[in-house]
Amino acid sequence: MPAPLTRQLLLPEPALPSAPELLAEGRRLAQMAGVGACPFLSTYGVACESEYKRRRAAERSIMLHAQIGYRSLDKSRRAYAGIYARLAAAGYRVDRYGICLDWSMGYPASRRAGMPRGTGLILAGPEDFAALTGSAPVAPHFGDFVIGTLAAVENTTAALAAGATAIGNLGQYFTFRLPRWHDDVATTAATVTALALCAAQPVEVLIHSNLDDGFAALFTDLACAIGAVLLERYLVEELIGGRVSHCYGHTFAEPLTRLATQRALAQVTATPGSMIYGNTTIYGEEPLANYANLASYLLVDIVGQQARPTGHALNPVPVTEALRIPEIDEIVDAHLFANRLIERAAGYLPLVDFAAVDRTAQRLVEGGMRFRDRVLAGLAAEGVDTRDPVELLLALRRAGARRLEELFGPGEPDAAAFRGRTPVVRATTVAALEARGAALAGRLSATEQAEVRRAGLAACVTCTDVHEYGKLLLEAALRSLGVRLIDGGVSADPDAVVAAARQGGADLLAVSTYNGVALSYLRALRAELARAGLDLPIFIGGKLNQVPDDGLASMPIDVSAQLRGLGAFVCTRVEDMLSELVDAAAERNASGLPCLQENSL
Ligand code: B12
Repeated sequence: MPAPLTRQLLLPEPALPSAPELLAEGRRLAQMAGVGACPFLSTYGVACESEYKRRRAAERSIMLHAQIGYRSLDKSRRAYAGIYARLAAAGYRVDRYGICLDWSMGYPASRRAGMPRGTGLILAGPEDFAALTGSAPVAPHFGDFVIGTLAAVENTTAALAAGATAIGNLGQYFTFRLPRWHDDVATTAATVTALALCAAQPVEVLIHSNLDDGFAALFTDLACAIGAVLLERYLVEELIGGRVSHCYGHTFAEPLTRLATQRALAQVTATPGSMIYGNTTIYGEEPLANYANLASYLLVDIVGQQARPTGHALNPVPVTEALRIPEIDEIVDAHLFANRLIERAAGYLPLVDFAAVDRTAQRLVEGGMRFRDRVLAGLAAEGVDTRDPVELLLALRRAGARRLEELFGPGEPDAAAFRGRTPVVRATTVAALEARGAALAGRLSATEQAEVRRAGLAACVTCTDVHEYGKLLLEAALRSLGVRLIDGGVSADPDAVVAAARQGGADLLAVSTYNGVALSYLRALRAELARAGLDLPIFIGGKLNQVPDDGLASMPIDVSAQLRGLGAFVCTRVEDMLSELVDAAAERNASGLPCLQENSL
């Protein structure tokens, strides 16, 4: 059994911000900061999006969601207006836009200058928020880098004023970390205040939480994801008086569990769902094959809404998702496809065995309740005040998905099972990465594997942002080859990675990066290594691109050549690194000396 999460471990601070004061501050702000006008609210004559969602659900009309947010406001406005207009011309409707704000929007405007930027939209002030939402009668969903960040209060105020009544992302609070920002107490205080600001609005404001952005993507038992929903309901609804609305989908690849999750959510929530995200993790590089991927999950989601409307809008992800940030035309294409599929899906309902789906949904709900109850009881037993939203939020965030699942998961304990429990309903993503990593290692010949084992290498593996799957895959492959792993962390700053590498005695660094920061990150990492007097080889993979700083381009460009120029081993596949390791191990075994040199290509 893993060691307990004591209060000393989770909340070592002698004092934390007072939750009642933060809640009072949020309510005070609500007197001045309300929901403003926007074309969506006026065109449909509704006070908030949840009213619209309930109306559409009652008429059994399936809603659609598009994700937009390019670096430039101009292009984002063109997308906001253009997608709506082109779909309207085809006789279709887009109901809502998920606005993909940039990472750096998580810092308050006064602290944003000079902070690392990703690939998303940067809005300078409230007038930019309003200019965007004023571009077409489509519901604005500010679902990223608003609630859950240090800038929560300022961004929530601007989003409300721009007419948004679905704001998130509580899921991000639990797992995301902004670069160069270490004060999670300040982030928590801002989050609690922003939650209270939303809860005190005279109209219903949905606090959006994307389960895949939160812990769900990392649980190995899907029942824990439903447990997370219940914990978030407890936090937002019982402790703060707000309304929480859930999204899932990126990692839900199996039709049965995808549909069962929708029906389980319908049982455990009272608000309309925000959206069901496209199953992005199954997308590959071949657009035509991705049309099959798109159809495979969309049909499940359509049937789900036909059978039991839950207010979720469906999100047809463009087929270029794995290649690049989708262009406006590509988003329109995916929506045209989705609308036609909705028209063609009418006859499928009788073919689905809902009794089987509901048996799984029931297990999810029961397991989820068990997880919620065990988490709350377990934390309370260690002295965490679970009636205090600041303490509970911080304790959950600091505990993390893995420990929560190991300690409080609803599955039966089984020492041989991954995470020490038999899952109630197995989530496939993390387990599949483990298996895939081991299989990649297994593709080396027996001699090569023995060579790597004998060399006794130590690798510090890290990822620069929330995308952790590349790291998990690498770790699984290296572990299978007997390489000693040093955890360089998730969303890890370069100084922390170098400190971990030095402390653990690493022979090499392996960096997985996705947020469009590859070049600036590698430069910073090199500088930190030099400061520490270390000269370690760096392997880098993931999405190796960046938006240039010259202000000319809105989209990220490939920076692989510059990364090579900085001496890194640029890897498009894990196998690229493994073959280098084999050579390096052979050299070390032959000479007894350190072997990996900087890449000089
Ligand atoms: C899963 C996913 C997520 C999940 C991550 C879950 C988790 N906890 O890991 C969630 C939903 C949380 C997420 C969030 C976001 N995401 Co995302 N996400 C993806 C997605 C679908 C898959 C990436 C992935 O994990 N693949 C699994 C890995 C194992 O496979 P792979 O990527 O093919 O990698 C191979 C190799 O590259 C290699 N590899 C990877 N790293 C390394 C390292 C080394 C050293 C080596 C040797 C090899 C190696 O291993 C793999 C097998 O060979 C991609 C789109 C796509 N289909 O690629 C977008 C994508 C990466 N996300 C993107 C974005 C923008 C975001 C957000 C910023 C959106 C937002 N505004 O909220 C947030 C992140 C915010 C933050 N603070 O970080 C963009 C990045 C844009 C860019 N750089 O051009 C992408 C490309 C989507 C898109 N088309 O716009 N995301």
